[in-house]
Amino acid sequence: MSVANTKRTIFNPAVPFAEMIPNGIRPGEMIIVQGCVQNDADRFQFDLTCGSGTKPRADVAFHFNPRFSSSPRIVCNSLQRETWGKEECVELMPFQAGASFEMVLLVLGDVYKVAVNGVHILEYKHRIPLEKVDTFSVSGKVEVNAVGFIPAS
Ligand code: 9QG
Repeated sequence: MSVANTKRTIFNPAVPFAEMIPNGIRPGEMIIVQGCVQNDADRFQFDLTCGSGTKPRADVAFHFNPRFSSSPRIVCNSLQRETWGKEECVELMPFQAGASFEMVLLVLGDVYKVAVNGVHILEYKHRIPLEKVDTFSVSGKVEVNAVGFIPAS
């Protein structure tokens, strides 16, 4: 997938960052992240949030969190009123420390779908209405080369 035809593309943002998504996200839109996992990565996360407040902390509609522990997995969750909900874990690790990747996050009416390096990895049912989501943030041990926001076709 190319980041060339995006609504907006951000190159080499310093991590951590929180990027406001003008007009929010709608079904059919995609966010593409091209990046590289740090060599000493223990974890990193991509979050779709409702604002970017810290006190109180903004709700997190979709927390996508690869963890490189003894049992590598991807933890997904939502944070509401500063409290984490029930984790949805996938015992898959398409990311590798030191390796570059491309992640596509597809927004649908009922779920988010995530593919990494062209392979579908998981879907996550909405717990927070899409209309409340307006920020994309990245933190943890990852470098980002490009983030593209792709409109629905
Ligand atoms: O650990 O799990 C996801 O369920 C928590 C982590 C938290 C999330 C959460 O501490 O990590 O991954 O954003 C956070 O608060 C971070 C960094 C039960």
